This record gives sequence, structure tokens and C-alpha cells, in this order.
Amino acid sequence: MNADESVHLEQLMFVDDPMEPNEPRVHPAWLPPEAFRSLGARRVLVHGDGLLVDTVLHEVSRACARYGGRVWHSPSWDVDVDLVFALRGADESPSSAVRAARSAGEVALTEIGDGASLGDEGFLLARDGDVTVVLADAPAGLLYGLFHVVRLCAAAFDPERPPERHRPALRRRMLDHWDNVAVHPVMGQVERGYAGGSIFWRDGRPRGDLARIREYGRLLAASGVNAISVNNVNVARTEALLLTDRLGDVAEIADVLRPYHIRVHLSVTFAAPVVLGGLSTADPLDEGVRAWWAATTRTVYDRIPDFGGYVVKADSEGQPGPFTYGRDHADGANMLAEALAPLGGVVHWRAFVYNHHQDWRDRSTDRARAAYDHFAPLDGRFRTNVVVQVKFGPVDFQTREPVSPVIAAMPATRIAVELQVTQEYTGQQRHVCHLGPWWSEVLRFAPWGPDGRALADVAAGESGVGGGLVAVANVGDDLFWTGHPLAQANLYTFGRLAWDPRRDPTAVLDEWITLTFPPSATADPDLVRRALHEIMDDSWRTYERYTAPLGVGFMVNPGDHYGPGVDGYEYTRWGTYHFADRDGVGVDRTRASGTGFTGQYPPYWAEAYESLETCPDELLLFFHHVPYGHVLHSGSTVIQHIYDTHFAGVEEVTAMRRRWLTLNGMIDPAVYERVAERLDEQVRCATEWRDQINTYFYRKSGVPDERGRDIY
Ligand code: GCV
Repeated sequence: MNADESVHLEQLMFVDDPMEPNEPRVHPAWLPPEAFRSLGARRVLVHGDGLLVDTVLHEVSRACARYGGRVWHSPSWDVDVDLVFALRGADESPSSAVRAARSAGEVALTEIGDGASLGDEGFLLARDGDVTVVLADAPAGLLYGLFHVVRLCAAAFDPERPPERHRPALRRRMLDHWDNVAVHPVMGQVERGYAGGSIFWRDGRPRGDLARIREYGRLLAASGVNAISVNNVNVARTEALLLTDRLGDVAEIADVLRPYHIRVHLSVTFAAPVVLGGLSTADPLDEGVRAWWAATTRTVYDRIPDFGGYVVKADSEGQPGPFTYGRDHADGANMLAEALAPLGGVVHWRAFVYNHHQDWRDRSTDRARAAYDHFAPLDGRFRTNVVVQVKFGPVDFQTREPVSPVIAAMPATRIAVELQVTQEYTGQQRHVCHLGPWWSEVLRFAPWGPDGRALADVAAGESGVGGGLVAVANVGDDLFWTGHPLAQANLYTFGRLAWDPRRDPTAVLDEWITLTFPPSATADPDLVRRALHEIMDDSWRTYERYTAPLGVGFMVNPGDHYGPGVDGYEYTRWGTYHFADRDGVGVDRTRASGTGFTGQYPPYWAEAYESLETCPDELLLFFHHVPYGHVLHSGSTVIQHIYDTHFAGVEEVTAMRRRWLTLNGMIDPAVYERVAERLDEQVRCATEWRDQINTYFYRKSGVPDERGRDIY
């Protein structure tokens, strides 16, 4: 590629020619201007009023200004158009284009069947002769319809395209930011953040870059996310003040995100009545405490009328909670829910509760059991605007763990499933680890057995009233948003799977590739697409291969959780052990001889996990302590499997790096360089993992590698 071409590519990939003076110069992720080319070259009519319709209009106008199209807003005269965005509801004498679009839309909806409602966020895309029609019942549907047209590019204007109706499977699709307002002495500005500072806060103050927050809102809306919490669930003194004295800082963020249909939530400390209100207690049954929460919450809504609600981490890892007053989690959550209910808010109450002062000598305490033991007995006691937010696995966002049994144990409670987009345990955005396939597996998991409902159905709830899907965000003030440019795909995929958990994650990745690396902006689009799929499709399994084996988990360096530390947590208070000795490895969680954790599942999985014959290989060491010579369903022994997967994992990473090098000159040079640099680190770190894990188990077991490879 010559210098001119390189400059041209950079112009396509970066917002370096802002259409508006306050547009930020950051990587445009999955919304580069080029992705709007097809839409922006058309004649577009937007019909309707209100904030979100204005957003649609603004997006369309910007695209048309760039690519030569035209846009009309609710014209009263007749215009010839290629694309109409319109609300379904009747109004006075709309133009004939709108009338035609509406009646074609109604016909299409009848054809599709079940056509009565598109819901608060759904939309219809149909063709009416030469015109593409996007219809919605509510403005949010038009916004999502707009981004659908962007994703489809020219295909949105294909005369043969059959009508499609889209409605989100999950009502709340939320990102939790673990961003601190003041820099935490150990955790920094963003707890478990791997992309620089926070986009919201810097050194105790708002960061003040509203253009960047607006851009973030756009990206989230285009992926389907509709809620965020703006501060860490570990709430320290400065962050606590966001609820009261510094509420204006939250309101400012809410104002910027509102045009993208994103509601703002706040993490609050359970001790707020004491630390902010000057009360002597935070007892949830105390009348004065309840009155304080009610009044404080009203003030929040006066300032932010569409405020989403509170997120609470209580009695967990040192955060205050109801246990101090001899109350339980239902008492605590219901108190906040009572304050929020009249104002339309919800409380997301986290189930991540366990004893982090465990004695490693005590074999009977099992961290995996804790959330179920605390929460399952409370089923039926939570108010309807409480959402119990459960990490997808029973331990802590590991590369592989079973699905949390809590999710199937509380049929009378609204459950949200929590994922982690930030790659705390999956390579910290220095490693390529595309998490779509893993989340898809989790969301499709059927806790009652193969014929039963899936996890995603629980999160969706009966008649859509479930708690939804939540994930810990992975962005920061980094030029590429996510540190590793390819980690953008995890954020995008989270939103898309939250909209439709049944989607094939590889198809979602393909969509992300097309948007982020627009074919018209790359010299060889097929090569780029193929290379990215080869690198990313299986990268989560590759990561699994070179890290902790067979579901045993952790084995990371204590504290920062990066890189191998096989015994790092083995003799600590955190309750995450592998129990390797000279004879075998794994945690006995059976009812027969272990901690009894298997009994927390409905019968199908309680039986499957209990038995060595039926326990899936990939979770064997999560559920069983077995000898190194134990033969897996795959036919390999445990020890040989450890050696083989660790050698294979490093080979795969080396191949990824080789593959990436073929893209030199094909894509934006800044993206190329950043990824290349991170792949070097991934190869280094994977090699370290391989050698430490293999050596550790060789030294413990004394069993040599069948293939005589280097072990130290
Ligand atoms: C925000 C893990 C992380 C903590 C995090 C916690 C949580 O333990 O290491 O940094 O705290 O999960 O989910 O609350």
C-alpha cells in the first residue's frame, strides 16, 4: 500500500473529518462513516416527532450530507423516496409516501402473522415496490430500525427482500461500568478495566468529554443496549455522593445518552443513609431509613425523570449490607424497591455473595454453593421491581464454569444474568478472546434438561418481564475504546445477543467485521474477513486450552488475575481451589463424597454432573477430583489432555499471529499495529501458561508427556 492509500484508509476508519465541531476523534468502531454509505446515498423520509425521531433524522441527515442523498422530515407534500421511517399510529394527513408505507407495512405484518404489535422497541422492515419501509409502534423502534438498515447496507434495498419483524427478546440489555470517580489506590480509575481511564470520570471529577459519551451512546444503541450503570458496584465515599450532592454529574450523562434510548442506573451503597444521610443506622426495616431512601429517590427522579434505578452489591467482598442488622437480602432489596416503585425504577440486587474470609483448611465450605444458599430460600419474597442479578456461573466469570444453579432455582423472582465483557479472566484485552460462542453456549443452556427452557428464557421471563441481560463493560478512554481493537467485537456481540440470544455468534461476528472493516475501505475484503474469522471464531476455546484445564478455573496470578499462578489462590481466603496433589486434581462437588453442590441443580443436571460417566469433559475438574490417569470421554487421560491442549493452545496463538501479519497494508495501520503488538504479548503469555501448567502437573504427577515434548 502506498502512502496515499494509507491516508485514504485512515480517513475512512477515523472520525477525523467531523461533520460537527464537537465530534470526537476516536476509532469509530462498528459505526464508521463508510457503514452509512448505502443509506446516505438514498432519498429518505422520516415521519414522526420526538427526541428519538430527531436522533434518527440527525443520523440520516448526516449520512445523506456525506454521501449525496436527501432527507425530508414529515413533509406535507408528495416526495419520491427510497426509504421511509414512520410510526404506525394515525395522525393528520401524512404525505402519500407515508400513507403508502403504512399500508404496505400493515399488509406485511399480516403476512408475517402475529402482527398486532411491534412493542416499545420493535420494528418492521418491508418493501413497498421500490421503497424500503421501516415501521414502528414507538420511536425507539425507529432508532433500532435505522441501525438495522445500516447493518444491511445495500441488502436493505433489495427488491426481493421479504418482510422482517424484529423485537428484542430481552427487555433490559444493560452494561455495568465498574468505573470509579476517584482513582482507587489498588483498582485504579476503572476496576478490572483494560482500556485506559474511564470515559465518564477522571481523578475525582466528571471527565467532561460529552461528545465521547454521546458517541458511546450511538455505538450502544446500534448494538441494542438500552441501559447502563455509570459507576462501580464497589461504592466508595466519592462515588456514594453521586446519589446526592453529585447527582448533577449523573444527570449530565443521562441527558447525553437519552437521545440514544439509554437509561442511566446508579450503583449505590447500602450504607447511604449513614454515610450520606447522617442517620445512625441503615437497617432496612427502620422507618427513618425507609423515609430517607424514599425522599432521596424522589430527588433523583426530579432531576432524571427516566432514571433506571439502583444497582447494589451488598454483603459481598466487604460492601455493607442488610446482614449488619440481622436482615436478609430480600429485606434489603425490598426497601430500595419500595422507594423506586412509584417512580418506575428497578433495583438490580447482585447475588454475588460468598465468604471471602474462608479457611483453606476447611474442605466443607464451597464458594460455588454460596449464591444459591443465600438466595434460593428467598424466592417469592422479592418485590416485583427487584431484579436479582446473578453471575452466569457459580464462581466468577471464569473461562469455563457451569451455569449458576441460582438461575433455575428462583421461579418467582425476576432474574438477570450477568456476563463479563471486560476480560478480567479471559486475557484482559491483551489476548484475542472472542466471547460470543461462550455466551451463546451459556444463554442456550437448558437448566432443566435438553427439552426445558433455556437460560435466555429465564432472563426474558414470562411475558417479557424477566430481569434481562447485564454485562460488565470493557471500554475506556483508549483510542480504540477497548484497548485491543478486536475486543470491540465482544461489546458489539453482547448487545446483539441481548437483543436475540438465539443468534449464531459467528454470524454476529461476521456482522461486526462487515461494519468495522467495511468492504469498500479494504483492498481485499474477502481476505480480511477470512483472516478475522480464522483468528477470532475459536479464540475463546484457544484461550481455554492454554489456561486452567477442564473447568477447574482460576490458576491466575492473585490480585491482577493476569497470567498463570497455579497455586496463587490455593492457600488463600478466597475459596477458589484446585486441590492438585501427586495423585490427582479437581474439586469434589458431588453429593456422594464432596460439597454437595451438584444437588443445587434440577434433577437432570444434578444427576449428569454427579456421575463421572455423564459429567462433560470440559467441566470434569469443576465437579470431580480424579486421578491423573482418569480417561476422559475423548479417550485421552486427564494428564495427557492437559499437555496436549496446552501445546495446541500455543500453536494456535502462533498461527493467529501469523495470520494477522497477512493483513499488513490491508487495513487501517493503527489497528494493524495495535493488534500485532498485542498478539506478541499473547504468544508470550500463552507460552508462559503452557510451560507453567505443564511443568506443574508433570512435577506433581511424575507422568511424562506421551509425545516427549519440552516440559521443565
Ligand atoms: C467489582 C470479582 C472481581 C472484583 C469485582 C467482583 C464483583 O471478584 O475481581 O473486582 O468487584 O468480582 O463482581 O463484584
